[in-house]
Amino acid sequence: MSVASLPKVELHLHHEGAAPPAFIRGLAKEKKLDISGIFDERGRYAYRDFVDFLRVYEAACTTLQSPRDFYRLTLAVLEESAANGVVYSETFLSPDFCGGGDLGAWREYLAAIREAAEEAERGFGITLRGIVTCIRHFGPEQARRTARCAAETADDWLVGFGMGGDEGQGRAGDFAYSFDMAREAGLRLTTHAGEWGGPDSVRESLDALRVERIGHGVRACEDRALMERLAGDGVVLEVCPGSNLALGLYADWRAHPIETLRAAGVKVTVSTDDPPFFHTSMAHEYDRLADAFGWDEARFGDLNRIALEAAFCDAATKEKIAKKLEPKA
Ligand code: MCF
Ligand code: ZN
Repeated sequence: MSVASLPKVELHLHHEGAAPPAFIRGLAKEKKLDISGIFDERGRYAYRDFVDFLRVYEAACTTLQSPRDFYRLTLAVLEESAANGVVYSETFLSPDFCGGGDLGAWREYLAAIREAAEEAERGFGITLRGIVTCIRHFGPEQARRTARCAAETADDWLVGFGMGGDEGQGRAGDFAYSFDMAREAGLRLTTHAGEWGGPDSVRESLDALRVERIGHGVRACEDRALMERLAGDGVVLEVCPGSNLALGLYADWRAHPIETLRAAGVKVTVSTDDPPFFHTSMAHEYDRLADAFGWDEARFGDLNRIALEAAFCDAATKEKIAKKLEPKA
């Protein structure tokens, strides 16, 4: 059996970033919006570098204008994830793109996303949970509005709070207030760090934001003491190798540090980040990792158990998913 067909847990997926380009083009046509500049001649998302990727992402989001659009997006995304063997997924949701940070509007968008998620669970057998995500380059003020939306809607489905965006902007500590608010509301915490920022960015995120997971975190491999700290404290990295390659962080799969981190005792997991942007899927990630590092079924089994343990959902949900991960006799 190929590792690509194994049941999988995915912890790091951006909801809009998972939108197939054809889906976004369809919305643009319906709304008579011209976003043709964000696609290449083959109809794929086109960007020059990381900062340009953020611009293209935000341009694609202009087509998502109503709870109904997010309902349709959610179904499309979950159908694709389920086809890749994903049985449990956590998705980053941004009130910035769901009503512009207004709490009343956010509630409506969230209800539509959850309705689609329930339908997808019945139809495709995939379980979804949400992580509200503030966007670093939108600044600390906007992050507070986002955190307030998160705190007001925290429950057994909306389980986490995080931060994505341009790691080069501001300091992690600028967002401590928002993370504190989310923590007090009972939300579990993760932040992107150690992607464009080096080991110090990871350290600062751990110290100032007190997160239990790090999105990416791969550049911790440049610092032995930091790897020891991550391993010792059981901090989980949401590693997205295909994303790192597509954005030019590493030259090829064998040059990616995921195996170095794992071998150092760091808890690593595997996700796609923004699959159509990076021309990847969970099945593709597994195949490439198996090729590059000789990872076998047992290794991916360990990886998925680590991911499920680090998931932000409740114990009953974990038990249900654990059964789906058990090897078939
Ligand atoms: O992980 C990738 C690359 N690194 C940083 N941020 C993002 C990635 N994909 C999406 N993001 C950000 C981006 O700013 O998350 C936001 C986007 O606007 C969406 S969160 C639902
Ligand atoms: Zn990400």
